[in-house]
Amino acid sequence: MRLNKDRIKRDIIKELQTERAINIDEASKLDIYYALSSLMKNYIYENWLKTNRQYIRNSEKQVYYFSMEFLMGKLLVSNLINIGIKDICQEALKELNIDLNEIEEIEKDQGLGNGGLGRLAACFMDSMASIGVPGHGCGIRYSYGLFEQKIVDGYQVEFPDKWLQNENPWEIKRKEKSVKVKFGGNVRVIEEDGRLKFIHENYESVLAVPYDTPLVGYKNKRVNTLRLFSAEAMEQDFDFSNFSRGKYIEAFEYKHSIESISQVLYPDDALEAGRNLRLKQEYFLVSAGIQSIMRTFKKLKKPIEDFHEYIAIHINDTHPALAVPELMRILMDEENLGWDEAWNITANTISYTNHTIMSEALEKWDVEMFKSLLPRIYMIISEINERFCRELWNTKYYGDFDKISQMAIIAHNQIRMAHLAIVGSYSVNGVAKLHTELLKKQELKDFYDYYPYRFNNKTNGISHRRWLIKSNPKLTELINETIGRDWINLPTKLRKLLKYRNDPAFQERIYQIKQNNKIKLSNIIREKNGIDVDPGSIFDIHVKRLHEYKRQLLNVFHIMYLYNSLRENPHFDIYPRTFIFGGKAAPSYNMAKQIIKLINTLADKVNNDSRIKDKIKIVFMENYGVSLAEDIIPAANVSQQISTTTKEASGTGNMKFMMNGAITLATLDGANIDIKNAVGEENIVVFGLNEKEFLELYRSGSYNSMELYNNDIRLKTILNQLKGGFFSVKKDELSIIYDSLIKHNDEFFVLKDFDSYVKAQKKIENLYRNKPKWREMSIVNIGSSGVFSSDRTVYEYATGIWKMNLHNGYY
Ligand code: HBZ
Repeated sequence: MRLNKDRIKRDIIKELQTERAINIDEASKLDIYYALSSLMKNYIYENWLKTNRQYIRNSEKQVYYFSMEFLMGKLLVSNLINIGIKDICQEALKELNIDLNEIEEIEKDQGLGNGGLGRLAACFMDSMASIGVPGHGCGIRYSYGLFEQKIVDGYQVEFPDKWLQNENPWEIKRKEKSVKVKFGGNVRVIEEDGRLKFIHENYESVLAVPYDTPLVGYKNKRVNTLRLFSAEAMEQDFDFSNFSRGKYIEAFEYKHSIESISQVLYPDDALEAGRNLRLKQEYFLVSAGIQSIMRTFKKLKKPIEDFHEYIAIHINDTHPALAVPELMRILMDEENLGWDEAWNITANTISYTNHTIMSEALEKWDVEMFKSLLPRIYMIISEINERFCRELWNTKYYGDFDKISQMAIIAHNQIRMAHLAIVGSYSVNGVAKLHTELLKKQELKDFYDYYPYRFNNKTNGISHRRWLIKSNPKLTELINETIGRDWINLPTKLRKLLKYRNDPAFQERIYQIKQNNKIKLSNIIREKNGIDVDPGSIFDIHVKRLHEYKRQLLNVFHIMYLYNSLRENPHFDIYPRTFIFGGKAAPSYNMAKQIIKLINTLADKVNNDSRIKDKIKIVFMENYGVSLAEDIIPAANVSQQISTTTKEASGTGNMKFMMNGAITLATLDGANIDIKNAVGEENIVVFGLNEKEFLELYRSGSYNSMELYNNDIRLKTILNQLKGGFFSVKKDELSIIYDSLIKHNDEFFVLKDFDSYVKAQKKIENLYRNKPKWREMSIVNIGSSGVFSSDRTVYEYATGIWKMNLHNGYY
């Protein structure tokens, strides 16, 4: 289809008339948004159909990425970019007196995820379509995504995220492709033709209705599918005639209880929920997803024994690990395969990514609850467990009861989902080098010893189309002008920028772009927070979920130290800084919520203290999410990636910041290490304990935070301020923070790393004062960021794990 400015103008006007029954001069922004997205769909659908037809015709292997979370953000502009018509569309709109940015504002973020894990899934969708991997997302269409955060009187308050309040123009409901998911009931075992048959009866059925969203590849005519399932009551079950007279209300209650399955995303990002509804959600996703894959597979008319040659199922953490017993169930109970055949297919179809080593996040299900909700699936897991334990006994661990019970899938009345995922899959990967090493050496050591060939590393990545081309158009323009455009399809070519690292004219342009982005962010801050910040100050940014291990507290303590020093000595020399925070706390995570309150309380005090003369400003931006990140990250000078070593599996924010020219202030944790290797140690500022020192100190048990309190006057002052009346908050309110650091011995080593952090911050300041040096570092970061494109990551998954043949020129 040939598209040009005039055609687009004509199409928009026509679309408004035929679809919205309105003329352009009367159209609201919402009308225009709908007209524009519906126009996009016209451009997309032809290629969507073609892609699907080609997949079937060529029997290409398909990968299905199963994830409980997809944090897609907004789709309009990213689709325009990938179709390749953003610029002409922007011009067409301009001639109609419409500003594309204002239309984009109207779109609601698709916020169906908590943080890194959900955003990773979204970046992978973009990269799969763009590098030509036949890959699709499979998830839940939550009616409410992650809660909306408001800050009221310094506290986080949660509100429902009504993202579907207006119609979502990108999705297509495919009611005719719905499948049934069964819960509860009992299993009757009968013998038929010499074989056992398992009859599931008295169950409750839920209809899983798919909603498909096109995933548009970058200028390659390929369109994959994100399929999200919504739970609906089955019409015959909900039929009012089935409810006898007077049961009218009960009928609605029944419908409501069924639909609650896809109602809301669980808001914890590092704590397993252990709840019945969450288990229902997880099974709902895998059962609906696999049934739907099975239907597609049947269209290929290939023998079921070859299923794994055509289908790969990847599970994003253990949340979809019930894919293992569900695929077994379908192959045995519906396709009539025997155990061994079914097992061979299953264990060659499923692969698993681990995203955390924190034990609080490891999923375990109570056997009793599980059994009554999913009786047939429980039987299959029991059998997998028995066979696995027997195999351990007969091979490597004869007589070693302890080892076998440590590795068992079911033990102490719990089902361990990570063990199920490892045993039932052919590949287990971590998300950054250190993380994978820790999995092998510690958390999953027993499994690594037993299945060494299953373990591999796939360092995370981010979509450079969203996190550079979309969010930082001026930098993109400069890059294109300087090195051409091949980096877009092969992002490691960003290296060509390194040649210009010391070129004063190029440095000046990099600086100007950053400055403009900072001015834009300052305007947003003025509008949203009512705070004036100086774009000439260092923008020092810490945005991510609130968690003790991410150590927002360490950042706060450094600010308190600067503030105390300035109060004592107004001539204390610091370069003006704006400290920007953002991030949501899980609603039940008290400590994280208190840290938000502390940041806001400190902000009030410092921002209004005339003695500080605007040397420090503190801003907490509410409701951090994908769209806000797109405004914040391009404006950063400093990227705070300061987790306690070994705790952050990878981090992906760190990659987004470097790609936009920020300098990382980092602990040697997660992908910070890979970033350091990519940019060289002179282009990152590192501090704190390294992995070895951390583990030694941790294991020896010799750390005593009280000693640091007693011996470092800076820390003593700060901690006493938390406890005493320094902040005008309710008495004792902030003392839970004090207690965690002193009484509970500072689990995340905030005090331990404090001194090193203060020095690193001083180093940052000195570097920033040296303008050519800082700009050079910034250019080296941008130029070295290509390897962190998720195109590289997805390519590694596709060739290394999913065993796909990619026929494209990119890699
Ligand atoms: O996954 C994050 C890791 O913390 C981060 O280091 C990594 O970069 C990222 C992508 O690999 N993990 C999460 O975001 N985890 C969750 O959001 C989560 C959600 C629900 C849960 C548990 C964890 O039940």
